[in-house]
Amino acid sequence: MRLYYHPVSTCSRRVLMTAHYLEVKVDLVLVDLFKGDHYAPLFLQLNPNHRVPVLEHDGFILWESYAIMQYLADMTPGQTLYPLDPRERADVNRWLFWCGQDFMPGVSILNWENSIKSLAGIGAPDPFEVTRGEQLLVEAAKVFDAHLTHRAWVCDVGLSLADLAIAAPLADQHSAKLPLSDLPNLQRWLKQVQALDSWRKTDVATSRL
Ligand SMILES: N[C@@H](CCC(=O)N[C@@H](CS)C(=O)NCC(=O)O)C(=O)O
Repeated sequence: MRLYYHPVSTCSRRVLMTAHYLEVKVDLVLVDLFKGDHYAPLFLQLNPNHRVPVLEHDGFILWESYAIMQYLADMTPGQTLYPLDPRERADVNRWLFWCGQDFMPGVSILNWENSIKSLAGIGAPDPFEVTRGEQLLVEAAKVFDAHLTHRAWVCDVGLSLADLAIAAPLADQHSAKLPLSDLPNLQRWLKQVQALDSWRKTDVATSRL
């Protein structure tokens, strides 16, 4: 199994965390986003959306980080991150979709404006975009923080793909200036995820996009 990834891609990191947790061996292939490797014709054949991560498994090509996480779990007998019971699985799916649709837009804007732009040397944060990112993220994060009241993990089944997916882009919450510090339930939950081996093992391969 091959994973095309970039070290600063949080979408790659959620997949790497899943692979580590499930003990699935993946061979990493670096796609250097800073050098434009994701626009190379060979990579565009794998993912015409010019994005990482992409999984390649015996000729099967899969892009979209959440779909890759689900696939890795489904390929792992006895795993517990992605339950088989329809309602338990639907609950995990709910939070994966929420992550992509409601949580990531604000996180991505702020990671880009406050962190990646300076890393890539392409200018100062755009104040209009920063405000837009903050508004989007605060609205979603408040819902999440309230959900986590009296809860250890996102879903009733315990640690699941939902925790890994939502936590992955928060590694860099301080340099990306994510407005999350006054959300106590979220911060408590994040510390728990950060205590996992799969978080620590993917630390070098993290984090900001
Ligand atoms: N919805 C996609 C988003 C993937 C994505 O945005 N990847 C970023 C890195 S985290 C990327 O490759 N950006 C390069 C580009 O958009 O050209 C997923 O979850 O896999």
